[in-house]
Amino acid sequence: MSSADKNLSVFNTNGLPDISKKRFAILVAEWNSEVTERLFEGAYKTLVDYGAAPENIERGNVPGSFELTLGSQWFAQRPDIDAVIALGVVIQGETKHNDYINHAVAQGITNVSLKLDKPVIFGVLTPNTMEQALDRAGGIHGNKGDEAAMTAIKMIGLHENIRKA
Ligand code: DLZ
Repeated sequence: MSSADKNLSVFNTNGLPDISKKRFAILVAEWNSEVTERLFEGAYKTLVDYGAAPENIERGNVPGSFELTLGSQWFAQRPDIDAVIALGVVIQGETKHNDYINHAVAQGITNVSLKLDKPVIFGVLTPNTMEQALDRAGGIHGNKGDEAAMTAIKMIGLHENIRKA
């Protein structure tokens, strides 16, 4: 299956960890909020559906995707936060800004994750059009927010398994 056809809300859920006591931060970019709100809903619901306590899920807003990096760092610095999920939408073609933003955020989030040694998930859609974005925010291709939340859960599980071994 090509990545364009993948349903972002269908995943293998074997062996997921107990996340009932884990704390999550979800960062939401306000640019393209009609899409990022749907990403948030998907991420939040997936965390709760797979065992997170609602009181253990915090939300923060940033103006645009570019700010996801610093916002993620602020959350990730907190010892009580187990994983950060960064959600944004940068529509290619609308502006040349997209290349700079996408690369900066991908690199920045990777750096934060490595520096603070915890999952910081890149939940940023980079579609060509708004229609493609909506298709991946609860539309025909599922929801990138679901996928980002599941990725956070799986990384928590992987870390636990590696530490136990
Ligand atoms: C400036 C800008 C542009 C042109 N496009 C987007 C976008 O498609 N998606 C997004 O999340 N943010 C965009 N921004 C805002 C930047 O991410 C950032 O907030 C500003 O450049 C201020 O640093």
